[in-house]
Amino acid sequence: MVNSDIYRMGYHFMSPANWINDPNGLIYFNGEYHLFYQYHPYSPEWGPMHWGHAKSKDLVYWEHLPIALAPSEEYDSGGCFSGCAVIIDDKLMLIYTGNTYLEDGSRKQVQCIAESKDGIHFQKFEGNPIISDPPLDGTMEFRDPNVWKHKESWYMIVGSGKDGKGKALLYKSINLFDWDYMGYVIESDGSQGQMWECPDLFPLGEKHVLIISPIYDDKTRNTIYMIGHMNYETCKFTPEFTGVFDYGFDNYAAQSLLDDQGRRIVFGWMDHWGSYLPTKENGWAGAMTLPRVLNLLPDGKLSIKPVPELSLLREKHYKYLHLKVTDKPTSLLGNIVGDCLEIMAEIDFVNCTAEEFGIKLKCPEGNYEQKIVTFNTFAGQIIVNRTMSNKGDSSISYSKIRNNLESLKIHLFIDKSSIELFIDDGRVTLSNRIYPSKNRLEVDLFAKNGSVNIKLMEIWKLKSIW
Ligand code: DQQ
Repeated sequence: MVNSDIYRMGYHFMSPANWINDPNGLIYFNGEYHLFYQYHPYSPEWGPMHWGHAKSKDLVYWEHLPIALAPSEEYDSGGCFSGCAVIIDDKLMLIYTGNTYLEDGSRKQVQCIAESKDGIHFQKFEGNPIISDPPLDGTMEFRDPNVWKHKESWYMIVGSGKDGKGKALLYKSINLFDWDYMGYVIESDGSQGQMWECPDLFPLGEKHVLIISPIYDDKTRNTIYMIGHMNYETCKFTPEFTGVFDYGFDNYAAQSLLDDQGRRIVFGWMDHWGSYLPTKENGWAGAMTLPRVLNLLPDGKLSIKPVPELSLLREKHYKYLHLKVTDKPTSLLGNIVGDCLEIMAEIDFVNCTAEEFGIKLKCPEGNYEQKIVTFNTFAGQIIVNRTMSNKGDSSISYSKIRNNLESLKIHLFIDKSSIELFIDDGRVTLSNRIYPSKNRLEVDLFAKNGSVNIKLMEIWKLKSIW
């Protein structure tokens, strides 16, 4: 890493160097949050996967730990792919996919287990793999086990796909080592991709939630969620609602954990396959999203919000009441300069006459200005614009806003090369990497052809955790 690295983030989880992707094995163990992740420790490119490891007491400050899993056996010589963690008899167990490359170039994927008493050093099970072949419902693309306990039994779903349909294959066990195939809990309805990566199925309130990261025919991928019911008699999951997990480009392979307060917390990989990652020039690639807490809303939708612990990052605070933003050039916020910021705002929609309004960032030295978060009132859309990226992808992501909202709360985190936006009680999140040319950003507001009232706006400068 070079000192002039203006993309290296201040308060997001990143590995010390080199490549990372999916979060793995998220678990609350002995009073601490453990985060494992897909890691290639030898270069900033994807390569034979290891499991990197870190832990935290508060989901904000992280301590890097030694690599937990490395390819070492024939069955995982091509990488220790994604998986999960569970606790049994005070031991921390990692369940992961062993990947190997066959002579004809195809891959074989098997499910494996490793255990640890101290939560730091892991020993692979001598009897690995614990599942050595896919069932007839699946194919050799057979990976990313997710394990949980229900009553006296352990359950595992594994991502796969066959005949153009992604599937979550279900297994059952009494001891974590011997598994019986129970059929698929659910498969794609035909529009949800040909292969499902990183499935995560868990209870939330009265319902169950399934998060999956499908690969589509055109090789694009995104993460979606389904809310529904899990029937342990029939071994089927029946969705009632399917939603987009994140409307931005950079939140893939999300995984969750349950903590000691009964909270369901998720992290995603805040990048994407195929993204151009300019940080590679500085010897690293990939980060985790901020941790988010999941809840069910009264209308049955999923709420995804940043965990409250993030307020530990807050430093200088600015508060504004009743800001009227018009189409005249403004400096309503004074000159707030910074690249690690949290912004909360409550917007009065009833009296809004502006066609468009939002938050813009300016690079003071570069004489460059960008509208990053725009509400298009006519289209009823929220837009996150990352055409500011002087490097990397420069696309725009957007989502519809619910009709007839009287006011709207927004919550925005900016961290050097990322933007995470949460609106409408966490019904909509947009996470994107951005690569601005300068590390001094001024925040301001704008409105076009009319005005808008911001009832309350608060901004915090955030400190670095590294
Ligand atoms: N990443 C892992 C796989 C998983 C994919 C390999 C999803 O286990 O399916 O690094 O990003």
